[in-house]
Amino acid sequence: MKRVLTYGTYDLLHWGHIRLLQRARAQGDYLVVALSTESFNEGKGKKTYHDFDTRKKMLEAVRYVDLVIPEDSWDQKISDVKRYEIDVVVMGGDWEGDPRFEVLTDYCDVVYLDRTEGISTTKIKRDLGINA
Ligand code: C2G
Repeated sequence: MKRVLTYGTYDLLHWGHIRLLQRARAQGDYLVVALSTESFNEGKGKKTYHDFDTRKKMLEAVRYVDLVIPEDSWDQKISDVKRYEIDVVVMGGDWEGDPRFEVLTDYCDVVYLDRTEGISTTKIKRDLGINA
């Protein structure tokens, strides 16, 4: 069984997120999503519309997702890969070459997939007139 892991905030779940999850799951047989907690998002300068529990429930309802775990530190990735016996970490292309992911190549494959153009949580908020 090939096990896949990806990280994200997944607020206001949209088509770009779903496409990423769909393609990440297609890299293997089991997909773990490490979902950013509120405290971790504060560190990323992100304020989410939905809280962690709601974002977790929404992801768990997505057919491509097998397990959702909390992401509350930049430093948990290597232990995540070991603990969940991950074969490949998949992220959107905006993370390509980021040392926080490149470091994982010593432990598993790392794959970057093209982002879905024209959609983002920030754009949704802006288009709805919510100060992003
Ligand atoms: N994504 C995408 N296309 C979009 C928007 C997002 O492919 N139009 C991808 C991102 O590249 C990421 C995933 O969807 O792989 C989740 O995106 P975010 O929720 O914005 O996550 P991010 O803030 O990038 O958090 O430790 C890493 C961070 O937790 C990643």
